[in-house]
Amino acid sequence: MSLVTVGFDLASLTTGDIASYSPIDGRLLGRVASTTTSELNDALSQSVSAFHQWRTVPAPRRGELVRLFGAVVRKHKAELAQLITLEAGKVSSEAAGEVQEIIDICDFAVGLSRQLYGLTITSERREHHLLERWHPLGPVGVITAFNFPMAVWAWNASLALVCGNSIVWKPSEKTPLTACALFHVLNAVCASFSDAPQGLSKLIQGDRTIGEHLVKDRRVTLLSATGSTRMGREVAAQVARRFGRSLLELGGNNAMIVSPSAREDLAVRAITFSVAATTGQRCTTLRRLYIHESKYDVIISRLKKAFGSLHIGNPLSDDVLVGPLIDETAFNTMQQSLAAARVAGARITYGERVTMAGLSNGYYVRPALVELDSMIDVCKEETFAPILYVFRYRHLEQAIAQNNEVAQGLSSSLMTQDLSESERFLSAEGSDCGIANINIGPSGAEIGGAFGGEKETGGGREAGSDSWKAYMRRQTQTINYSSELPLAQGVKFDIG
Ligand code: UN1
Repeated sequence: MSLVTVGFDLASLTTGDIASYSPIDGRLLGRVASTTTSELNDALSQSVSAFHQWRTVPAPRRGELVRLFGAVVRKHKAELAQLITLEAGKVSSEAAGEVQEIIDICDFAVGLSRQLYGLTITSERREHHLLERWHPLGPVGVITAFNFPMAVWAWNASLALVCGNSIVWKPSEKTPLTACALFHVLNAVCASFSDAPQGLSKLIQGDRTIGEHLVKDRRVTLLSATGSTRMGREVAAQVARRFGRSLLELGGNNAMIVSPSAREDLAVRAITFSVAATTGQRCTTLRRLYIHESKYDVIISRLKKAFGSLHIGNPLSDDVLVGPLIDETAFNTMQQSLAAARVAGARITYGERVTMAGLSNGYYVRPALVELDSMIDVCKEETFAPILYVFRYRHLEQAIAQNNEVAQGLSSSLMTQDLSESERFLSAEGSDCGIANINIGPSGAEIGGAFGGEKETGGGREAGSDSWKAYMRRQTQTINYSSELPLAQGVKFDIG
């Protein structure tokens, strides 16, 4: 099977100013053209018209479109995953997992299309009916990063569509082809769905310049952005200036605490996966590890063994667990962070480039273990690479305080068999992150929960739970079916 049946032919993408190179070996995969500002303007006009029609289609029928989209993604799971591997360098199993996230969120959204529940509220006035309803919002702009080049758009798109909105997607300029492929899958489904208006889903390609135009445009009622905190700070300010809505999922700096009662085998596997998966390029990647002093030596020596034997290589091979970094810049940034840690007195194991026969233009690295006595500046930043900063601790309160002391607040975890420790970590005085896990690492969340974090992570929530409410507007309605006009709070206003 090939994606040509849904209108995507990689071989035909040979012209345009954006070149996509495979992180596997640096080979040119294809080219696409940047969207011009006048094309963006047309896309947004169409998006507004599409919204006006789509909002009148009953929500369960909108869900049917998402169901059909999910079905085509299921059918093409292998080809879509392979494209993710080629363009983002993700190992096969993780790439398949990313496509599975699309399928899962579609299933979730289909169910949701019959559950966009409002509230009825008891009125203080006789023969009055007070209620709250959720209505479609408008065109939703979605800016995504290279590391989850399909799933994060799908979280947004599937919810936005069942909520009655049109969508405009600006993917990372590092992964234009995966975006193009998934966009074509949805378009092919829309084309044979009688209720789907022209322009319901739009794709714009380019760098931050076109992204800025999207962010500033008043027609974009909700701007959902995933990326760095630096980018989010600009997006938030621009969108707020026009009183638009933003949904931000920005940087993480996720920690794990390994307590005295932790199961060592679970801890070592959870740590290794959370550091090395997606070559340390997830916003949920484990970046800081606090090990109780009683377990420090044993965990460190097991981690050295585990990191040392990780199978690094071509992500297209089934037995490889760690693929390449996205590009040379990512590699240089990683080496700069390691150099800064070294200058500050860190003891570093691994982190070096691993050369692969025949893949000399790919940037492969062994995940780094960086042992420190206390926090240094570089640990406060999110370096998008597999670097684990390791500390020892004596009291849980101290480790929780350290978990919380960075500016980001996405994910966190505690490995323990002790109920009171677990409850403390999950309590109001525990982790301050959007995600807090016990006996699993900070990464690899399911779509059923709300995904996102606090502080500089931006505060947005995507995917499951009631995240859909961000994609709708709430209306409070009061209906008087009496023959009087009583005023709330007992106010009298008799005009005789
Ligand atoms: C991201 O890195 O932007 O929880 C998303 C996880 C994945 C999603 C990560 N399900 O690690």
